[in-house]
Amino acid sequence: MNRRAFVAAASAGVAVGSLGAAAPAPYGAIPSPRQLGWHELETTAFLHFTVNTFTGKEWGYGDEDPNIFAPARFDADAIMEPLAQAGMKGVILTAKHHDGFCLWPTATTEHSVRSSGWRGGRGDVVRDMAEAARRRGLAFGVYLSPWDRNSAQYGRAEYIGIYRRQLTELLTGYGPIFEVWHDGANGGDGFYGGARENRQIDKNAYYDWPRTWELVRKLQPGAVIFSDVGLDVRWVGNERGIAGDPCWAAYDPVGADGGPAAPGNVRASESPTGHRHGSRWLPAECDVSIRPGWFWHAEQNPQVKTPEELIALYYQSVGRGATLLLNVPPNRDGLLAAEDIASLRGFGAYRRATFAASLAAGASAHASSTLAGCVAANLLDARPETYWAAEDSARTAEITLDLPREVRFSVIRIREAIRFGQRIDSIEVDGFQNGDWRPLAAATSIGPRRLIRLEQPATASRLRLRVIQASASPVLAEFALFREPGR
Ligand code: FUL
Repeated sequence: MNRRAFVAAASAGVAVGSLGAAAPAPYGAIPSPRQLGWHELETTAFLHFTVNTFTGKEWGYGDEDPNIFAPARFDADAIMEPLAQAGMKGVILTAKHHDGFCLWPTATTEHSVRSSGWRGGRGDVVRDMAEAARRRGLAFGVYLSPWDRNSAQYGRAEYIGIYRRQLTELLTGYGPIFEVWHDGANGGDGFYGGARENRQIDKNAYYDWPRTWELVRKLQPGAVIFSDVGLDVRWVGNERGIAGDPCWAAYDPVGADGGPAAPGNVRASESPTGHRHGSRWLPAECDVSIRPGWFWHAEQNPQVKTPEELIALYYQSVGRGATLLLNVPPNRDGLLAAEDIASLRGFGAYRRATFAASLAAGASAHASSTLAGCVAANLLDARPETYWAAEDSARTAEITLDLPREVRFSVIRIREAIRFGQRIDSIEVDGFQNGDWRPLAAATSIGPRRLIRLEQPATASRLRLRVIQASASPVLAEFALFREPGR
């Protein structure tokens, strides 16, 4: 889905049913229209870029001279191009990291691009990135660090007003925003306007998050809010880019000590899997860097993840129903490094070659149980809005595909029609080989998507998907087969 379709879907409400088909009663937590739009993005890019790019640090102290920010060849279009080619559908920029340096000419502090000699103080990285993203059909999002090691006010009540004014500038000045990212790292030592001291804050109380999130809702109703606890998207609990298996979309976060949770205070061990019967639809986002660090460092050029590593991460995140947020940090020129571009290119080529069209498209599909009009053929039409549903009382089901000819495949993709909730607990897939059904794959959580990459490619002309267990009648949007290049 491109940015325009995303925004339209998020504001109009995407719950379009199969034409003329009955709609099953939703089960458990269900996604909001803005979450439905976000799920379709699948892969997004993170851009960590600030004074750290020039100092070599990962966390700036907050006393950096704005003049060190000098990306002489900065070209946002040149950054977006390889990201779009790799299949990224959105980008999230660190508009302000913990060091407090603002990449846009904010009115809230002098510590910004306005005080830098870069472009004579008239540059605006947020504007350039937002516009370039839009030109490439990428949704644009912002990371605004709650922790600010530059601000003299940090730790005091005044800072919350500053943080909200910064958010307001970002959410009103740069067009539609698809995601607002609130980091969990909060408080510690810093420059703080020259005080150079340690400031601790109460993670649950200090930021008064509910009021900040109300502001986000008001200014950008289509944007999803990310943090350890949502509101809309949860941190997956690690920075390796790997979702749990299973990975349930529902989640009721609790604090590290078992009390109320907040950004920076969550029992992260439960975040990878979520909660099977949780009360909130709060799907996981897997953030990971293409390099060891979040910011560009010359010495890490040889450690850029290979296309194969990115592909493996794709299956461990997107393939488990989460979204991948892959950090690709611009370098000191203000461009992506050649090593990163090369890996992105390999990753994109793999995705295009593998997922161009489902090999199951021409099959005839038969289901053991069908709710009026929700026929199994809907699984094969490559339209996410159409679905097959079993009768209301069914908790198991079988779908059989008869293909016009034998196909060789190495990836199976299955999607639930998640606007009716996450209903399926486990499935198995069998192939009819040498006169008998043979097990090919098994999985637990499906949700928006489950990709199963077979250890050995399989060949079959008949396939069977068995829903082994479900908490409500199964409803699926897709059953697709793909073959990876060279397999
Ligand atoms: C963390 C931050 O402390 C890192 O610097 C980075 O921004 C990462 C995405 O989130 O909590």
